[in-house]
Amino acid sequence: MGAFTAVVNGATESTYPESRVLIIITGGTICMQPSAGGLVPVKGFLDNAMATRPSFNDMSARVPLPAIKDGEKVMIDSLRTPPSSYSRHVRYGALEFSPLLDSSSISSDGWAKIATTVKENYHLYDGFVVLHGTDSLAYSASALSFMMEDLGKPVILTGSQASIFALQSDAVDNLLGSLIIAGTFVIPEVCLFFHHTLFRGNRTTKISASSFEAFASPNCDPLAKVTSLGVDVNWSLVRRPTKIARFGITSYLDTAHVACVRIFPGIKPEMVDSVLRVPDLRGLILETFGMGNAPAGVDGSLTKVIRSAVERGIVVVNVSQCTSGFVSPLYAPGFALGQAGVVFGHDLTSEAALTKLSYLLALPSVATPADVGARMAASLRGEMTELAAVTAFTHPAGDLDDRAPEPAVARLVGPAQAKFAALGYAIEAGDLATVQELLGGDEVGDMLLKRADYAGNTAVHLASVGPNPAVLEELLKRGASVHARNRADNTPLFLAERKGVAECVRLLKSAGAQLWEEVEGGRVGTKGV
Ligand code: ASN
Repeated sequence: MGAFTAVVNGATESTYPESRVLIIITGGTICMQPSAGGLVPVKGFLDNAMATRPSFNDMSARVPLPAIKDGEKVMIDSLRTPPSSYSRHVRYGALEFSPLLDSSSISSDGWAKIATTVKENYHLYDGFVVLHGTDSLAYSASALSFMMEDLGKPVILTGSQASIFALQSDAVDNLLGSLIIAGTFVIPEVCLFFHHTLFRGNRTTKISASSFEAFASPNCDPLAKVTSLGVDVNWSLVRRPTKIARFGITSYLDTAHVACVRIFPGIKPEMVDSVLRVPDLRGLILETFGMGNAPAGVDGSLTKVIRSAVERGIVVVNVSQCTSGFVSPLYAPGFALGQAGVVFGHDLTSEAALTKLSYLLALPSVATPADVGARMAASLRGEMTELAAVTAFTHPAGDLDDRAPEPAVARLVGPAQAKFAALGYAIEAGDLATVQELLGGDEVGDMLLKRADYAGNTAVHLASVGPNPAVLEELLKRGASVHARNRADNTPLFLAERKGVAECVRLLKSAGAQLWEEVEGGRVGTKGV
């Protein structure tokens, strides 16, 4: 019998599965109302803005959900969406910052609070939505991407240009899109969702102060787009952890010892020097012209100022003022900056460059300015295009059918389906060599890890029941997710436990999987996170 919804005694009964999403409300226009002193964020968003709207509330029972707030276990009120086109409800609760902020006042303390809230509640929810003002949203999305390591679940930041209480607003679309994506797809990245588009957070920049199309990601295609048919995920771009490790956070960024200077025609070397001589400065982002050029100054005086700062141990990073393209030492002025010891930030946005530098400077393991410089020039979380990066993936047979809405993973048809079936046989036979051969080093193999069979089983589901744990280890090392659910709503760990394959259980747990039964306040009716 298929899933159904029916109205019984005024309440909606449904057999569709539920995902759980935690909304972390930091403030921003989305929750603002007018005051004598201008727009200010107001408390009570769940009740005042969401409970009152049918798209956010199917009027089912408001079951309390467990959550961790400031280290303490609490029970929070929840609401549930009607079933989405992916045949799932999203049940969600919210934790509100106190005080709520206009995002122009966010700081590294605020980022630490968001990261800590995600970390503390990670085992209790399938995904996280962070409501945030738009002014500093690209900075926060970048900062959080660096602070979160080995992330296995979606963290989606969103906000709006107009308040949810305004008659004409982008708030409902932005929030609903974020909730559905966070509750449906295992996109293990810090993302920014705005105007029907899911971006990698650390690639974004705010491009409009008033338009609903407020964000762009000029050097990286969107991770997903919401269309009239559902959500079109660009799986070839989605990053996954590539080592077996549990999710962890860094809760401190050294924003106090970095600065950003925009070069302009006629800038005096003394101006740059005075910034570089701010006591205890450790890093500078230099926003240069075009492909990374700055005026040399009379007798190369600007270059000398920069060279001297680099010699004092300050990390100077070159990024372009242009919204798209990258910096390189192609022209003589850029070459001279390189000779002076400036690090080329390739196609980093200023937001990503500043927050990445603050992150690296705060890491105890990154000892010297040279270490920081070397890591600034390489991608940590997909924030820059690696010089040797593969070009955009197009499937040779064009046979990946993403039109059909499916839970969390897309359906395979044609030759790719045959390849997935072959992978399934090799996994069942415990044949590691064939599994390695089928996955290969190419993008087609990579795509197989993000896909599922007709029953929603990913390769990890299949390998979790044995017979060869080395096969499962291989899949996990290649970045396959432990959090995907099959159509019966089961995670790989649930299947491994049920079959009693101890080594697979151990491997899955060391990659961050957890059973609800182990979770304090575990929920009824679901099988694993
Ligand atoms: N000033 C607001 C903020 O960033 C702007 C917005 O959210 N649209 O909090």
